[in-house]
Amino acid sequence: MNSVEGNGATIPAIGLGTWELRGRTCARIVEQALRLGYRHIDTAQIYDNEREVGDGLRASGVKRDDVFVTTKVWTSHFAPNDLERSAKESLARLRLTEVDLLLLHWPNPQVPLSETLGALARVRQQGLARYIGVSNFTVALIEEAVAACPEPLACNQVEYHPYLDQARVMQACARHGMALVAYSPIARGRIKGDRALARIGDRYRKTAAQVCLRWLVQQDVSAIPRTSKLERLQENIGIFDFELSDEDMREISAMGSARGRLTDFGFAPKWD
Ligand code: 1BO
Repeated sequence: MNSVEGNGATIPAIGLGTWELRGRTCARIVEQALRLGYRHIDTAQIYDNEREVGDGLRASGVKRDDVFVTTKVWTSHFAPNDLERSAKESLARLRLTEVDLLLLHWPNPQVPLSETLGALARVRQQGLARYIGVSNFTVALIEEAVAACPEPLACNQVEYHPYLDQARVMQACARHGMALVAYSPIARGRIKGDRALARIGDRYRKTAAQVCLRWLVQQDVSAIPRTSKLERLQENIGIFDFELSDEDMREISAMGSARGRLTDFGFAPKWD
């Protein structure tokens, strides 16, 4: 499986996103994904499925060290002592001794970023997370975080797909050696009906979703599509046997704008 690099972390280029997957469905799809060859699973404290992700991991029979597991600390636990406790609780639910990557899930201006990052760095220094990073950070927040964090930040996980231009955030990540991990990489399913992507896919005998995921990994982005369907799991990982031309890459990149964002909340930062 291809991978992307972020300040020492080697992150598999395709992972399984688990946002909104719950209970037995979540455990089953994690197990199936790992059996199919996925080696990257993404969860979060707020998803309320860390226990099931751990269940799926164990049921798969895949060795723990072969799987890259990410979880995220929710914003209400950004005070330093809370953050450490929250990380330990996530590990207890996952039944792991460390995660591969621990992220701040969203920025939280109520707590000084330097304090939160200091606590995140200590979690890494204690061996509870192999790497640390952020999610939903803007360019300004990336600059602030890199300057304030005593440990390198491996990635910024953000919404990214052909309809959303993330060029500025990508440049900021590249400037600091951070990987970009894309959530909602097929635009919450909207890509499946995209005629332009389907037309490109016809040339390679690939679906619109596969073209979209390939476009992401060819930019050295790691994508974490979510699905609860076995056939989609197979489709989403079947992108390593073809290569989009430069012209295809340019055509897909031209679809993006700032208006393409699908995930926004009242607590979100002022986006770039
Ligand atoms: C509230 C969760 C957003 C994606 O991780």
